[in-house]
Amino acid sequence: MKSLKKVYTGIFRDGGAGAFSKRRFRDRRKKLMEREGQLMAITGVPYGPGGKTTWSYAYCPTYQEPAMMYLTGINQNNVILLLDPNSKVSDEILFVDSKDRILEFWEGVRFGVGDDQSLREVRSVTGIHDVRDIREFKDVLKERFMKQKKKTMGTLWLEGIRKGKVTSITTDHNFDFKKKLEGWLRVWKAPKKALKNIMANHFELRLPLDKYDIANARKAQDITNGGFKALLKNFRNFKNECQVQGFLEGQMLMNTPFGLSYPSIVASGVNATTLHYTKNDDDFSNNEMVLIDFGVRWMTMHADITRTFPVSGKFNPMQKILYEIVLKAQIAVEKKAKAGLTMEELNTVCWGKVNQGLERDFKAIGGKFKLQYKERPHGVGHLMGEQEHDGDPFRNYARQPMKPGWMISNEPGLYGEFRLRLKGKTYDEKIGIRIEDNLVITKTGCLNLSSKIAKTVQQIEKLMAPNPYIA
Ligand SMILES: [Mn+2]
Repeated sequence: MKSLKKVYTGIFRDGGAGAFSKRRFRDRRKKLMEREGQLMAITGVPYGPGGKTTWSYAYCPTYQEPAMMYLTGINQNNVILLLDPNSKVSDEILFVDSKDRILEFWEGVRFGVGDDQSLREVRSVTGIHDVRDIREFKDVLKERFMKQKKKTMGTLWLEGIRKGKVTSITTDHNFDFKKKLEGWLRVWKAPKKALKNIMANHFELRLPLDKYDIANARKAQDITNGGFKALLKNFRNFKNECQVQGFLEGQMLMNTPFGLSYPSIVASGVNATTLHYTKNDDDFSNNEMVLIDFGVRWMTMHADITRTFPVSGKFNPMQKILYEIVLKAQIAVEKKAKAGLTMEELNTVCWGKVNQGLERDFKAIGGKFKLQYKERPHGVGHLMGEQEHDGDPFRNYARQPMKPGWMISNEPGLYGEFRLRLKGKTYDEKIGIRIEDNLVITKTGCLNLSSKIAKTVQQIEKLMAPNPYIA
């Protein structure tokens, strides 16, 4: 007998909204249609993990274009969404692949034209009634485009200002799709610049999280926290970065089918001064610190956490001073963050606090240091949501007032060479410290979703302390 148990869970992310998911996705599309008021076509990813790359990239349980995920909850390649707010016949059509039994034999269940049961499932999750064969897309689009009075239409591509110039991401599926549409529009004799970018309206609607997103983000935090706690309690068993990565990711993945937010960074000693260190293959030595940047997804939400702690389980005096400089800056940012402020203003708070800390708490007691950058090593944070780094990739949002519901990372860091003589002992280390939490912005302040994850010197040392009941 054919069992339907969990058959479709790989294909759909209902956001935990269950029976309400249909309404939720429909509301999102309706709001976009209200704002745009024009015909729109949005593409999903054309191929799945490993489809156009080498096998080494084949692992990724959630791979859909985030815009498509946000509007439909579908996690299967080759879908196109057509939104036509001015149509009285059907204002939304989803175009999907035909059923492919051979592909299914290799890769598992997929929905498709020719399998009515699967299309019923598509309708019930997405709330889109009109589901058609993707091969009809071009003809339907042409008919709809020609019929409307306004000779424009919208699609999504990633665009922003870089060094004063409008720039696009030209290497992704969104841009490929845009070029394809432009080609068709030329043939259909549409006016120049008939194709409009819906990015601004899309992000304005997508970035503020709703209660389901926040619940999912909290779940991702809980699982990530569980992995971190287990890691610290067992840390003395590990000799190198790779063992830590294996253990930590194993602990986390045992509790989520939605995968990691990104491959973990496990950087000990001087390796932590490489911001996106990924080799994870060095041995530990007892006096250094380890920086780990890690997290999991739950549904489509992410946790993005960084912690830095001593290999020995005890911060040395210089490590403690430097660590607490970063921690104070992080807490200052959290206290300041609220709707209406910009992330650029948070940057000023953050790096001002770090520099002030270096002067008052380190230089003043004879500390010497050389940083690897002039004013700041990186931004204090980035937007999060459907993607671990969400919002426009050019980060033009950093100068816009933050909105209630935005999720941002709060991740001050300190990277460089430090030397201090204390009580007759000299400490001399090349160190990277970063502490990262995730905040949801509210009207009056913010919620720190990561507040349960140990980060004070005391909390960390307590978790790493040997169990007194075991000899
Ligand atoms: Mn981050």
